[in-house]
Amino acid sequence: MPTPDTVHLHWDLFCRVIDNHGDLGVCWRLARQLADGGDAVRLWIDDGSALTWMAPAGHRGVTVVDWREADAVRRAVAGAPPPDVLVEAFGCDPAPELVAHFARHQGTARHHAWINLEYLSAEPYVERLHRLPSPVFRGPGEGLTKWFFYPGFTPATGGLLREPGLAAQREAFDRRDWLAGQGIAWQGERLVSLFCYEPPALAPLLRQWMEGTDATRLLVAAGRATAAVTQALNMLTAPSGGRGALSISYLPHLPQPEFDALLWACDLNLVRGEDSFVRAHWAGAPFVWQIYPQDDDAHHVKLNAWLDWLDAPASLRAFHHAWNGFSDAPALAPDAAALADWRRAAQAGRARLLAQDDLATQLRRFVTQKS
Ligand code: TRH
Repeated sequence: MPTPDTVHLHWDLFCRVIDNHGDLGVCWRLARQLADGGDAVRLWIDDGSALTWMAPAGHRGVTVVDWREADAVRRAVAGAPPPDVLVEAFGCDPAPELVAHFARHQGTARHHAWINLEYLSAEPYVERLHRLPSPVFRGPGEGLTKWFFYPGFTPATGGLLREPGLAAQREAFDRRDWLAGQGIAWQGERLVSLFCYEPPALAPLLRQWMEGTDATRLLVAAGRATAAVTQALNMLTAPSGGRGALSISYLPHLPQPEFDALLWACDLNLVRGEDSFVRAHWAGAPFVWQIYPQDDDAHHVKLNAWLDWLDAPASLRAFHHAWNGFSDAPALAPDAAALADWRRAAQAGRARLLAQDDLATQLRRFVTQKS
């Protein structure tokens, strides 16, 4: 019997862009890793415009298809064999014609699995729901079973996306070279990456860095983070009309591997959403998560569950609560001692995760053993 490593699978991976870049970012990374393992992946996306900067060169083994094009769907149904695995990312409801095409081959395909890839959380329900079946009672997939697949932080979950060799690449990374390649004239100041929404604590934090004694350079991601910094600076009167100890570099949109390198280069990473948050774990530097806000404040529980998993020191917990607007307390710029505490926690968490299988490996194993 072939082992999961020797089976080559065809995947249809469905992604709908809700807002921001996390849905696409996660799906692209998964697609890339599956293709690197020898599989063929079609990524169905309703808005792939961000791929022009996230993945300008594309990737061998990954075909991107615009889900909105009726012709592309027709061609896939008429001319191509159905996939072995259908993945709907974040419950995005794949095109019915493709579900029907997939369903027709139940019983004849060697592997046949429908996966619902869920959002990431460290909450306890994840271990309970991971790998649960969900029978489909109506629609073109009637009679099939969907399987819940939950990313997570413990061995009883689906794990996190992590390419083989990533830790070695990070080890070999030279930040001075990388910064020079980005045209950033680094003078040895503390480097902080900023990828955020619009945290109310941003302006007061910038003020603390301006008025501080340690030289700090902020590397600001393109898009909402750049807009947020511009707005915050407009609200601030800097000491002696300048920015004091703070300098700022605004970055263009980077390809995903360069975005990872940004996190490797910095002494502190302020990340957001889901995918950059996961990448910050691999960087090994201290980091702060601006969680994607939910209407019913469900993100409060979600953030605290992760802080508990990390065994976050009190100063890191307090900074998270302020940064995410859970309290009116200011986000206190970490001093060297706090940063050392945060780094210790980040590295201990990373070590625990590195001892677990990554998400793509677990997903392949699940699919080949289940079907
Ligand atoms: O963009 P996000 O805020 O995405 C969010 C979250 O995923 C959230 O959970 C989801 O509900 C919402 O989208 C719809 O943050 P995230 O998840 O970090 O995704 C950003 C992606 O963009 C990530 O893959 C990194 C990538 N990126 C680059 O490749 N280059 C860049 O220059 C930047 C700024 C980002």
